[in-house]
Amino acid sequence: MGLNVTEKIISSHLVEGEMTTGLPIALRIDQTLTQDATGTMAYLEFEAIGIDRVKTELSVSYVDHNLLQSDFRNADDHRFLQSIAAKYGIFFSRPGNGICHQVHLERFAAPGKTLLGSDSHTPTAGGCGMLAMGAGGLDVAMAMAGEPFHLNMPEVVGIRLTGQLQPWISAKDVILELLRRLSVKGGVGKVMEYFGPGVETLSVTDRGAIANLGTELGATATVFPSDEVTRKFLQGQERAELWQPIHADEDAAFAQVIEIDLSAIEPMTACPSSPDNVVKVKEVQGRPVAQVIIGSCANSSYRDIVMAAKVLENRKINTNVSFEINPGSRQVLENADIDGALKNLIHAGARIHQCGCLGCIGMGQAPATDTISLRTFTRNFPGRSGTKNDQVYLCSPETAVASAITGVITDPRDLGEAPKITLPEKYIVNDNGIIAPPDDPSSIEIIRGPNIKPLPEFEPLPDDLDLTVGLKVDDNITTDHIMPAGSKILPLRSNVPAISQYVFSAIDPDFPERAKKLGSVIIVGGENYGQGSSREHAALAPRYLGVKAKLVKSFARIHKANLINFGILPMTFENADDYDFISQDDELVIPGIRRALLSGSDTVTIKSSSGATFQARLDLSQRDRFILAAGSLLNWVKAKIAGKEG
Ligand code: MIC
Ligand code: SF4
Repeated sequence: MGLNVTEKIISSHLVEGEMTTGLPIALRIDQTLTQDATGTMAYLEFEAIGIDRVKTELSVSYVDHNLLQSDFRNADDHRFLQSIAAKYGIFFSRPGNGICHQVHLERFAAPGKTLLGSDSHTPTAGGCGMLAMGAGGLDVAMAMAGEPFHLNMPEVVGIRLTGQLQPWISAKDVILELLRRLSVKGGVGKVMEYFGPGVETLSVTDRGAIANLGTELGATATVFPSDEVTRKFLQGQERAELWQPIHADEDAAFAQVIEIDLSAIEPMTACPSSPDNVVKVKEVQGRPVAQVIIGSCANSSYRDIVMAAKVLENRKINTNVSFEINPGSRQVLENADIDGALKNLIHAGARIHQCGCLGCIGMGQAPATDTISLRTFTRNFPGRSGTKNDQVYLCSPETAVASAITGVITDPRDLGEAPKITLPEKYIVNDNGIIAPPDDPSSIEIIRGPNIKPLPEFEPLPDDLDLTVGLKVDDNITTDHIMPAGSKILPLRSNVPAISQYVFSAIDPDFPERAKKLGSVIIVGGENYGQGSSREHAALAPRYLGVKAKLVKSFARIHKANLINFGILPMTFENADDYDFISQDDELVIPGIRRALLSGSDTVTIKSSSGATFQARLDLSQRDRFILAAGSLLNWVKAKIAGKEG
């Protein structure tokens, strides 16, 4: 039996386990990336491991999420990140150089390699034939230290593309259609691998846009083959030597095959407030929009920006709309300048911002009260924009610019003839925004501002757990619910005691005080608990407040891994109906938990103060069990180094 692309990359990086779906494997990681919001913690963790220099082929630290510098804290973080990158052999992409995923695709992505990034949209680089995965900062720190990445062998779903996208339709519409079909949990435990004749009609950045939002399906990664289109892209980026062809073998098998006829895709939009709440643009057209933004790691590439500029030739922005452009990278900006695209945008009334995440993570650009904001972003979780009761719709750049012109949600096909975009054969390549690490870092001092607090230490797991239900939540709780971001909270990412005051603040502002008083807390939740971001603060900060366990119907992959890394016991209901019999403030006791965990038991019995008894599943590898017993991954690694393994 032949191999698909995912299996080819996995088999060439496999250091533990076998490629049997669902079983634990460990992969050698070639490249890592971090961004500022997760990076400060990841580098503190890397330091705590105690290695002199990264052991990966390439590690890059990007500053893109928090560029507001509303006080010293953010600027201090930037200086810390720059100095620690130089110290440990890491490339540093300066603030304003661009969004990590766009820049990585342009300057570092390489077919056949593995990439682990402390950002959930790391799979974007799958557009260039890589196996790229998101993870918590601590897992990325371990990968930088040369440790393999542990996960369960994903199921590989084949997505067969046929046909060709019609005018005014683009990659974003394809992945929105898939989100409509599969939902935000349709990809959990899976890699989505694209194949078929339609693939060659998509550019590498189009593929990147599709791979990017594969994260919203809950997928571990999205993988495209490496073909002639990939070769041309790398050549245009002056990196042709990194190209190698990678295709699925003729007789490769997939767990499931989904067919998509690109010719039949229509403009799609995700309505408030979930990326899978998708309808055809036609179904919501005519709704007035107050803000339209083209940007984010999903849609801010050269073609996206130039397309908007071409549509705006001899047209202007509606007076009721704030039309904003967040370019993906300086390279995009510089190249868009050649054909006068930038001038067009400025002339038509666009507000051009610096290259970065900006409003996508609530760093500015909050929409006005009771208005629609139409964005080419990745996520429209409730309140993520910074405005309460926000109405954020996600769409393609074509739909965005058409709506900015008319002032109402508009099917771009109504504008008449679509502009033709030709991608540059050779991009202007300028790496001034990327600082290579020095060969000899001995004179480098790491600069730490007063907001950078040391990592908290955590106790090992006790023999028994006696917990109080601190909060009970529904299905699809996102990490934005658990640990919100935005301009008030993001500057606290290097300070766990301070950021922990905002845990669950959008759901229940009293939670932090209550948890601290209770001392030993369990959270009860529904399906797909912890979807969204890779931020480990959504595990680290609750643990700091005394959360010791979570009992839910199902978990999102990265969040579950983060819980384990910070010693929070992740359990699922053996019988989902038991969820209904638990209330906030119930006391739940798990006698003999430590022994059950270490003896490899798959279930534990939980006794409730309500009189009921439940069975909970421990779906954990042996390694997970050691980490949980030690109280955290760092405790376990340090004990291993000290020779006290197990
Ligand atoms: C996001 O899009 O939610 C973020 C902000 O990029 C996060 C990372 C973070 O919270 O720092 C992600 O996707 O992992
Ligand atoms: Fe940045 Fe938004 Fe992409 Fe996250 S989804 S990396 S916040 S642009």
